[in-house]
Amino acid sequence: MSLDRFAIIESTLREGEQFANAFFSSDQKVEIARLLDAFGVEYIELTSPAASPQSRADLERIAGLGLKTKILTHVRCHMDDAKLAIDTGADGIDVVFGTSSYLREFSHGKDIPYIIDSARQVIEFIKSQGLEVRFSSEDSFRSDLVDLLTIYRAVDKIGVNRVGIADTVGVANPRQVYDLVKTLRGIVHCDIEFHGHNDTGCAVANAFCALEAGATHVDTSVLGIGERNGITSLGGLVARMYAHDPAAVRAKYNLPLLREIDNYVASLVDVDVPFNNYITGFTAFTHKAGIHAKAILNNPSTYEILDPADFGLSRYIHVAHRLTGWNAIKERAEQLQLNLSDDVVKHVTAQIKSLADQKRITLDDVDFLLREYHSALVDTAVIEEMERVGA
Ligand code: HCA
Ligand code: CU
Repeated sequence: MSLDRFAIIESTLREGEQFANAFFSSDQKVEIARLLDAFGVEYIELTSPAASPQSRADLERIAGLGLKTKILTHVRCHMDDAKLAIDTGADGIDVVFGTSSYLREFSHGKDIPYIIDSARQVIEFIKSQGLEVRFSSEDSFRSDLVDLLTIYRAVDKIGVNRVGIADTVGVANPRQVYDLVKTLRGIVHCDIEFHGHNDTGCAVANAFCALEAGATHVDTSVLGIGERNGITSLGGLVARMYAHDPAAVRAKYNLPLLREIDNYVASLVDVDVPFNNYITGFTAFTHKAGIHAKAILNNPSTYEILDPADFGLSRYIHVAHRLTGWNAIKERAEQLQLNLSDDVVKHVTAQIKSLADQKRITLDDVDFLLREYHSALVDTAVIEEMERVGA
């Protein structure tokens, strides 16, 4: 079942390069590739060597690093591009053709027999050179289903290693993805890859449904960067797969590296990691309401599906606000090593809530009140003790 044996094709260095703010120097590309390799992604996809001389040089450099991850490059289904890609040291070549009626009418103007002919020539050539080859149809969800299946059946017979389905415009929903992949699974023997854009917010769910239906490979990019608002993000897919099987995902990937990877790419493309980003967003493990905080303190699984410790992160219980509860405040007092009875903590909590009703308060305000009460109690205890011994 694919949910248990999926592979990530990490495309930050291809789809991600198509993000509006992306400009990666050669050294930065190497650093991204090394980080992704250390994280454990199975493949890294790089921009076509036909794109520019530097793209070709960078591909050769990264293919020569001897990384564990396999190196792919992404080219048009054209012999000129395939020939250029063969000698770069890449392990495999992802070829892509536009099959939708839009692309056939407004872009390249080719018919289905022509597409199959070109695919045959390119696939046979790449295989004859001993490289892995994938054939994908751009804009698969707006392609005619009969056309699409005719093409995939043909390339499978030719011996392609993998066929790719691309939701190029982010139009597909999870059920459509499931249906298409399921149908395809019944038709081809080769592996199936899914590439999904996020225009309508379905990229992670679509990738998961593709795997449920029998896909074997998913394309991702760090933070989801790519054309327009991008594709399935690496962290999003990892979070989803972790929710499905934490032990398997922990065994497969070096999860604590994710934060460094997200931060590094965010800095290179000049964006902040979004506050609500999967796993690494700054509120991803922050708990606020008193009721949540109480339950989390008893057992984190009550309100957490991902264990932050597996990602080298910690949870944060936000106590300085009017929704706070006395259990959370008590925990804070203990962190400050202030020994206060439950009754006193409840009293301080009421004080905090009334202060927080008047203004935005900070943790310093909470700590100040806790310390004040504590020292007042200590003072009282000292006076009582002095009176008792008659001093
Ligand atoms: C592109 C289009 C692509 C290709 C995906 C694929 C898409 O920018 O070349 O090769 O499977 O979204 O269709 O990224
Ligand atoms: Cu794309």
